[in-house]
Amino acid sequence: MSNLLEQMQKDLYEGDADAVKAGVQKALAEGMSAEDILNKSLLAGMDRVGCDFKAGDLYIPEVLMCANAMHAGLGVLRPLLAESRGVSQSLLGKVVIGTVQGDMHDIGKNLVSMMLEGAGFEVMNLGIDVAPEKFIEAVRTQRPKIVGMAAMLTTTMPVMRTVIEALQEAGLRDKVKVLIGGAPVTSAFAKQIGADAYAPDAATAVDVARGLAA
Ligand code: B1M
Repeated sequence: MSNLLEQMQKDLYEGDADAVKAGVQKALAEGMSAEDILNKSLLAGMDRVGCDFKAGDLYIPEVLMCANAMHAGLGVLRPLLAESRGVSQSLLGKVVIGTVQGDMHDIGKNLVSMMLEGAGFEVMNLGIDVAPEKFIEAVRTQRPKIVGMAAMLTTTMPVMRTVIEALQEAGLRDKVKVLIGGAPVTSAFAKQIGADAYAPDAATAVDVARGLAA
């Protein structure tokens, strides 16, 4: 791995947002692809953060700084990952996406949003801690082809079922496809709660969304 990618991983781990931003800009200027920077440096750095958080070697304030640095790097990559490649943003249809109520994790969901935009979807990002009513309201008013929900905590996964039930009660379930994801989510869980699809990562989410929108 190049020294620059390695340095960016270290900067991310140390939560140095300015250094990560500058590193991404430098890597792009040196001709590295946005995908390589994302996968070989930023995501690899977040993996290390995740391991050390789990082991109790990193605490929430530190992890928040890492997340902030990750966002700084993603901000630079965003236009490249979301490049419309000459395709109309609304060609494939609209996706409403959010992290479910009670859950503040947004890095993965934002990455999925960027990749969907890049693939030609129009994305309405509802943010984090999204209440079921907010999802329902967005489906009612925006009429998306797909509603995407992310959960990173086992304790917030059940909210996905609540949203699906609320869609049914509102008479909207057959008007929209439901795509779910997030680290603890599985395809078995998706089946269990009546979602249409599950994707384990952002790249797969794009393929799955294309299939759902077809
Ligand atoms: Co939290 N956290 N966290 N955290 N955090 C996890 C998720 C945890 C696994 C860490 C651990 O213990 N190993 C653990 C959850 C355990 C569990 O329930 N199974 C955990 C915990 C316990 C907590 C708190 C409860 C800690 C506490 O307070 N004691 C707390 C909860 C706060 C809340 O949400 N209410 C908490 C808080 C935080 C921070 C705020 C400090 C910060 C979030 C900052 C932010 O997001 N802005 C944070 C972080 C950063 C993490 C870890 C370290 C990294 C998550 C991440 O961004 N990964 C995480 C450990 C880990 O995952 N290894 C952890 C990188 C990201 C690119 O991956 O989000 O998986 P990911 O997204 C992937 C796929 O999942 C998929 O595609 C993405 C890209 O490939 N995907 C989708 C995601 N969404 C999708 C949607 C789709 C399809 C695919 O369709 C719609």
